[in-house]
Amino acid sequence: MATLLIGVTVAIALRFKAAGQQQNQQAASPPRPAITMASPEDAAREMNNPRSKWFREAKYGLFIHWGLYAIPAGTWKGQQIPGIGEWIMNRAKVPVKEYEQLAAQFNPVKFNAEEWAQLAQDAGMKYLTITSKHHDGFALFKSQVSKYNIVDATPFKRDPLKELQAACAKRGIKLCFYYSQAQDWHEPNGAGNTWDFGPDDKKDFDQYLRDKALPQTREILTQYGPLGMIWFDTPRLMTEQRAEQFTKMVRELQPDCLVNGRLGGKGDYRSTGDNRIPDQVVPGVWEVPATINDTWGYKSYDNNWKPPSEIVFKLVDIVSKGGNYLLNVGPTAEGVIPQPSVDVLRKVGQWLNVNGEAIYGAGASPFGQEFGKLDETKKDQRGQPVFEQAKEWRATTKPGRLYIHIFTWPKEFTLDGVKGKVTKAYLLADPKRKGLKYSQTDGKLVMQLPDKAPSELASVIRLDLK
Ligand code: H79
Repeated sequence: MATLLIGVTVAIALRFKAAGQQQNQQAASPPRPAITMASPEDAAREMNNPRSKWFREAKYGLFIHWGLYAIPAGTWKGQQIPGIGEWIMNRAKVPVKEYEQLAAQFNPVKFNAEEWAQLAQDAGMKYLTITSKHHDGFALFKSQVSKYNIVDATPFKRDPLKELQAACAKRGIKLCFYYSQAQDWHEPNGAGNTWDFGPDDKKDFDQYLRDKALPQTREILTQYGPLGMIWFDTPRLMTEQRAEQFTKMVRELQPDCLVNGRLGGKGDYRSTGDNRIPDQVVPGVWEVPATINDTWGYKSYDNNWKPPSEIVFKLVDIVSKGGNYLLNVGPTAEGVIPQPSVDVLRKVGQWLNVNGEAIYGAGASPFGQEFGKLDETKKDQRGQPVFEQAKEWRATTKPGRLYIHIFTWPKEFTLDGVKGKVTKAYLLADPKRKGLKYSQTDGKLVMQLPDKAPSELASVIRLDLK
């Protein structure tokens, strides 16, 4: 087993040489690896960090991208702007003076923190990560540091993060804040806005950090009770020393608060590229931030909702590889989470009600053959063989237990390489826990399955092992 794991680790390390931080949406560019591999020592350190215990068990969280960009919702001056909705200011090169005026129109009277937190709970999500400030620079909280915030600059005048704090605390959902520490298109010295303020390398970036990003980070760390984490993003212009100023502040003010992997220095865990799922098991602690359609911030005409079957597959796939799934919704300018995304999340939540024990706190697959294999006959643009994903089944583990998630229902299911003796096999969907017929010789297990799959999503078999 140990040799197998080391072999797999080396193989993945070789395959994933380069770092892949952000998704590259230009179709013509070569694919990048989904995640940077940690050294075995770093992976072990991540796994043994008591601070990340809740996160390692949580497995599934709700990401919320909400801000002024929900007003244009993908359309600027009659033009549909391609790409992700929260990037509209950048993609349409909207001058600060113009974009700022959206604040006067932002009045999300239908916002209801209780409903959002309840949705996360019904969906089976254990944490909620919301944009406290995205790259456009607008703060979704009451800030003394900048008037460009939801309380001081909008007719709404309420602080939704305060309301969410209460609603999440009531339900035991970990509240986490996304904060864009480097890009700030509203500030002359923040990274990213070259159309108003010229090239980034001419800016006094430390002035921006000192006068906005760091003091606002202090505000979110001190005004909203205990946070699960701060989720930093796109570390342009960040250096180890600059990152260290943030980490130091987080550790001083909230020692239990996690720092994600996109600050610019070492975080408590790593992120894959946006929407990128690794091909194999990845050791350590990591998370896939992902969209439920094709945008993060609301776009009125993006209706490309992933169906519940795809979300369940991705959730199981990620957990079986050792990661967490942070799945995004983009509420409208009225404060409403689009109904199609609500419907999908609730369906997945119903699946988790039955099958959650195979997800929460579960570890990665001890196998590997189920993920698929490299197809040497097909080459990507770097000349590397293409990984052909298999989707029939996945496995997750707990001490003394193995969970087999089946997506393509066979009559008989054969599993090679089972360590230990199976003492019982049953479907999680069966309240009577009726034993399934099986035979086991050496490491080979053959199970007889009922004619019909018990779940239209994934059906999970629990195997108890001795
Ligand atoms: O918050 C979400 C994104 O806004 C943020 N990360 C997730 C969680 C993110 N920031 N940058 N990126 C992701 C990479 C963005 C790349 C692109 Fe583009 C933005 C591709 C198309 C629009 C920048 C502008 C690169 C090409 C055009």
